[in-house]
Amino acid sequence: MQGIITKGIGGVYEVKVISGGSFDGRVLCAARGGIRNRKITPAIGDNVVISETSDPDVPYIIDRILERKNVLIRPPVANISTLILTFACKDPEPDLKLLDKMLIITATLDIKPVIVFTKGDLDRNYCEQLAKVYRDCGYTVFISGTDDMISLDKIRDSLLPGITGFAGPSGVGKSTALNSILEGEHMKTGNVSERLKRGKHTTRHVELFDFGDDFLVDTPGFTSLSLYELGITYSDVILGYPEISELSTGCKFDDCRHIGEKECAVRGNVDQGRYDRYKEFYEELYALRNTYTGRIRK
Ligand SMILES: Nc1nc2c(ncn2[C@@H]2O[C@H](COP(=O)(O)OP(=O)(O)OP(=O)(O)O)[C@@H](O)[C@H]2O)c(=O)[nH]1
Ligand SMILES: [Mg+2]
Ligand SMILES: [Zn+2]
Repeated sequence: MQGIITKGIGGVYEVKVISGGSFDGRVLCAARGGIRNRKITPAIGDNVVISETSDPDVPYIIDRILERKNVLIRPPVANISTLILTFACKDPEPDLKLLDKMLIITATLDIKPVIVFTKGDLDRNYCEQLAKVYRDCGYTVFISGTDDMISLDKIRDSLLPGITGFAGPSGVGKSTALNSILEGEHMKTGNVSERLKRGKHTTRHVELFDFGDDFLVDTPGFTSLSLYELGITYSDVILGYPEISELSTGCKFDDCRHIGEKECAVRGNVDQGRYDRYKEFYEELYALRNTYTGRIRK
């Protein structure tokens, strides 16, 4: 039988059976020792082959994890097709360096990014301004607010089949957006001041929700992802800056890095904030270029 891991609690996994056998639904599975020994921990979103056991408490076992399209750590989720990068225009202030970092990551992991700027009710103008910057780069961008929540109708056409996840800092409204799209209170939300006091995300666990034949997953952020740790190098940075890539055909030098070369068609012709962050990431990873240890991006 084959299925997809939708939840994991203390070494026991809930698997939604997709094919094989007469059973249709969810089963509890343990992981076979062999899997754990190979140091591959099953992740939410993993496609797995399972079989029956004689243990009534955990009636199935995961025999094999099928090849992953990608995997994100902290929290671990595999095979994400679309990531909704969620940032508030206010409360908390948007961390655009984190947003750009996530755009580099999604590009290298073959994940479609969709940007949502939330809390438009708190500062509509700033939301529009941010949306314009990123739309001009070619990204799909939505604005939401309590007066105009993100809805399934609005967003459906931008999502690819498979798993759609939410990423972004604590308190920006990821769980609120998921509840709005699923039209129900699936995830607990929490107000920002309480959260800041605790210094913790309201959302702690990760679970795939059915979304037609697809899945939606709320997460506590993916905010601690490091480009370096993911094996992303200086030459990948441009993947998160399609507008820079597009202009680069006009640069005098074919190998222009757009960080100070003469007759560069990029510098001065793209959003200054985006350009500064590009340069910062490029220089940071360039300095580390000889220290990678054969890391792969999966
Ligand atoms: N004014 C305003 N408040 C919002 C909006 N969206 C969410 N909120 C509030 O922001 C707070 C945080 O929302 P959550 O959905 O819990 O945020 P989260 O991103 O899931 O946070 P973590 O689970 O901690 O990562 C809650 O009090 C929400 O009611 C919005 O569009 N406008
Ligand atoms: Mg949450
Ligand atoms: Zn250039």
